[in-house]
Amino acid sequence: MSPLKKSFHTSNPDADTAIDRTIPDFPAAQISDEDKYFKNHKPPSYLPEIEKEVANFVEFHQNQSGKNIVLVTSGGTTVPLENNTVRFIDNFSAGTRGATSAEYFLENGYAVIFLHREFSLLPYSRHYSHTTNCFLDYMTEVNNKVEINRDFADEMLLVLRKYKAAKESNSLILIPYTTVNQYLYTLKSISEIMERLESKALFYLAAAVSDFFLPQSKMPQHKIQSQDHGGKLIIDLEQVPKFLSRLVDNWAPSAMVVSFKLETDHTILIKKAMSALERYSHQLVIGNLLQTRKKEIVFVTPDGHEDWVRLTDEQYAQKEEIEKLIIPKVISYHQQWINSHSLKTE
Ligand code: 9Z3
Repeated sequence: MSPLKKSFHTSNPDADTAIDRTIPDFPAAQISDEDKYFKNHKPPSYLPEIEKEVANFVEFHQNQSGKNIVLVTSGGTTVPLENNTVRFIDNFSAGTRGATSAEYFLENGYAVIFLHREFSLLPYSRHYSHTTNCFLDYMTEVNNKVEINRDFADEMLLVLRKYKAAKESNSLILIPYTTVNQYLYTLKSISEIMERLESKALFYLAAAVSDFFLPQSKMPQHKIQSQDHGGKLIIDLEQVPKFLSRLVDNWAPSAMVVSFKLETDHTILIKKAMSALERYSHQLVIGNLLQTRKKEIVFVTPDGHEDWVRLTDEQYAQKEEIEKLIIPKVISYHQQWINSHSLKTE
């Protein structure tokens, strides 16, 4: 298996999705916003390739390894403003939560489908790819040969072993997206395939998904010209439909679903986490604040229970990762979910 090589790039624009007037903006029949979205937006052309890879991965773990599978989503989604995209709206997420969590899921015996923003942080390589060091700083020359600098070699060996173990056991598959449209279509396809695993499927939705987007029907083909807009650009975005309810009710109803709630105002975090649980009827929300997300998070469950997980100042200073505490807890919730399902089917 070669999870790192892909024959396609999600950051390339799709030639034929710009202003397609044959697609009505508002179809006559009353359908849900989510269904309307899929009617009015084209899937990425490479989607069948991804579906094949994911189906093989799921089949392997279902029939051979017996591992539970988690879909980890990670990184921000872009909202292109032009089809041949020069400009797009983005968000802050680097994919730290997702990439770090994926490593701890793998260490705890899960197989991981890592649906991530292309070129954001990846499990294992994250330790080296986006640091302020250039990757060449990790190397040194000894007797006309390149070696790993002694200061980094011990830690790198540990990371390398874990990476090789994940790769050799076929436990990690990397699936990229760039735009919010690619994210939504890929999430739907993967979810429908993961439903085959019933309760052994876990969703851990850490990606920072845009709330607003520019519909394909309104997207210009070419770069927006400043003289055409009188020196001002007013962008009229629409709300991204709430897909979590589709995931929970239709795409993967037997799976356990964990979503993240991000806020910047601490006074509303719990309320917003609770209202997400009421709205989507899933099993767990992990709340976090932008300012403190690497030091503390809160588990919120549908019965209104709040469970804070915190690193001490010392742990934080020692560069301990909060995901090391989060993932075993998520796994124990998932185990309870699996147990309650097997009771139902007995
Ligand atoms: C999160 O809350 C993630 O923990 C972060 C991770 C995006 C804060 P980084 O990549 O950041 O480690 O820098 N993700 C979910 C954000 C989100 O879009 N949630 C939706 C919402 O809050 C619900 S699914 O409405």
